[in-house]
Amino acid sequence: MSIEVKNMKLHAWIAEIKTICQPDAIYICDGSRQEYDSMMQKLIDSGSATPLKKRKNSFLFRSDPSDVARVEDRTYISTTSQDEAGPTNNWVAPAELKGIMKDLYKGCMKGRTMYVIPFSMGPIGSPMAKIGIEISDSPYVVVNMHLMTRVSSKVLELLGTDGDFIPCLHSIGAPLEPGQKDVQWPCAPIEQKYISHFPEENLIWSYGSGYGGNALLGKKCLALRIASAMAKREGWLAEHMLILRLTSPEGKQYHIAAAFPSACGKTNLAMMLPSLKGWKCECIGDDIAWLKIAPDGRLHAINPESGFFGVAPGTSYATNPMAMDTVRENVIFTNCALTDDGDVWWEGMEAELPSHLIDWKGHDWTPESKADAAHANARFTAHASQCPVICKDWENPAGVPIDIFIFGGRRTSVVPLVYEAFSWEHGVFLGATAASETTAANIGAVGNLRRDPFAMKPFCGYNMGDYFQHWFNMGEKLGSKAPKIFYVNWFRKSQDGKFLWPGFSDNSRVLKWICERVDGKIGAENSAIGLLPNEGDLDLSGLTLQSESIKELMSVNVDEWKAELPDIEAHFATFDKRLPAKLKDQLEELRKRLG
Ligand code: GTP
Ligand code: SPV
Ligand code: MN
Repeated sequence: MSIEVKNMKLHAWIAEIKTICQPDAIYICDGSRQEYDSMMQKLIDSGSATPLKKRKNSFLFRSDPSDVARVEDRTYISTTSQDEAGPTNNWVAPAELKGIMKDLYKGCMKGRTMYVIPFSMGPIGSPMAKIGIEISDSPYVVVNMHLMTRVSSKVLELLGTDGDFIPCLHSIGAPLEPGQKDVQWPCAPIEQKYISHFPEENLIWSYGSGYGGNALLGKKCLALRIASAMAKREGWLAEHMLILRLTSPEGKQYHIAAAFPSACGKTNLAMMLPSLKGWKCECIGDDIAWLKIAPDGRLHAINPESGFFGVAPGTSYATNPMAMDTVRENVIFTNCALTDDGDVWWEGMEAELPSHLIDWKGHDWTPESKADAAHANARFTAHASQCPVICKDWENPAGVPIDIFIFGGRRTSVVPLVYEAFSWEHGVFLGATAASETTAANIGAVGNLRRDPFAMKPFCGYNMGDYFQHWFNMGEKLGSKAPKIFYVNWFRKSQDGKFLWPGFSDNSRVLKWICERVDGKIGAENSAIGLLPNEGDLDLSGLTLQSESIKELMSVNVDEWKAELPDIEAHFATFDKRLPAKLKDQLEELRKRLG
């Protein structure tokens, strides 16, 4: 189907990219169901997609074994001066990076169709929404974008002849010579992959990968890296946060936004089925929040996405039943294992191991096999409307008013289950010093402890020292209407390597304590690192936890925390003059409290 492009900037951009990339054909997407179905049929015919007999309208993709996650080492924030990108980002000057990438883009779409994908992050037409246009040579990207963003010809209508949009250029970097047979998952070798952002001109150029955040450019590239830089300029926040509505047995609503690093529990918390009777959790978003101060003086959040690109391994009816119900039909699975009767499988899905599977690489797998059957970063893509606990306000253009911020990470030791910040300033310090063990969501070592401030280390599109200052500024603007800030760690382990906390639905117990603190219903115990639950205040009814485990889970070991100080100092030193003085003050106060 051919749609007329009336927008002048888009018209010129399509012509420019066509000349550089030399595709065989151009297709303008309209976001329709028919388009999704025919695109998927092509992916089946080419051997890229496997229809699942056991799940209606669901498909399995297997990526190239080299292209399984985001590539932080190949991700760039390209600003005129390196100082603007700051110490947490890779940097190459715009002219140089564009030169390198233009050479790669030359003829890169030969033998392929160039898809033009108009999409909105946020409800179409909402004052908080942003329009992007992704040009991609990957039909897999098109079908995923259909679920993850609002792809529609309405977006083009809204743009009119002279409306502005964020150009997102993507190529898998695998041109086809005449007669050359395509592979199942075409992509470029790692040293040719570039995920580049030019925040000074709101521009994204991605080359060489077809996976997740590298290729679905509305997500991390637009809604976090570019949006965070826009948010800094315009006085709002773009955060790596889930959004949920918690309702107490008395019917009081609390809106919570929580930032955990990749593969550290956002989707699970966002869809939690509370183990505590009478409490209800509804999902508004599972990965990204855009937050603005509304006329009521409070911070209101929207989820700019329209779907979930969730971690499959570990997801089960025991851990995240709402996610399991979300993925019953109309799902794209990537790098999961295939069962003999035509369903997907992954590690942690059920207690019993199947006797035979086809693993994510397409090989036979049995319980004797050493390697995992599904890749650790295997994912499902599903539309948010399929989640049984999706909140009726998830698409409310005005967003929801946030009461509580939670920061956290994956820490095997040192960090207790939950504590509360003394103040907004202290809360910003907790966000700025958050540390977490690395996961399979990025290509690289897994399990390495690193500072991941606000879970934004891979996603902040400008100097993170300025980002910290922006958070202080927002706190000043919000004054007494600022959300309260807490820190959690679901992942502390005992000496023998077992999780001390049951997690998942039992995280509702921690949320209940947080709500009672916000309401001023209960006191808390002063500690060097923050306010801890008084004994008996954390609702553990019905849990069979050893009191020893609870003690260990909650313990704050002064020596262990003193040992954190040099690392925090070194982390802060990387920001040099851009480090807000308030963070240095907070560090000195922590040092004093630790004695
Ligand atoms: P991204 O999509 O990469 O941003 O990840 P995420 O933050 O949404 O993480 P997700 O909820 O998908 O969880 C990642 C992994 O951590 C999964 O394997 C979960 O089963 C596991 N997990 C989540 N919550 C908990 C918890 O409370 N306790 C334990 N032990 N594991 C958890
Ligand atoms: C993450 O890594 O935080 C994700 C997955 O949410 S991706 O879309 O690949 O970035
Ligand atoms: Mn994420």
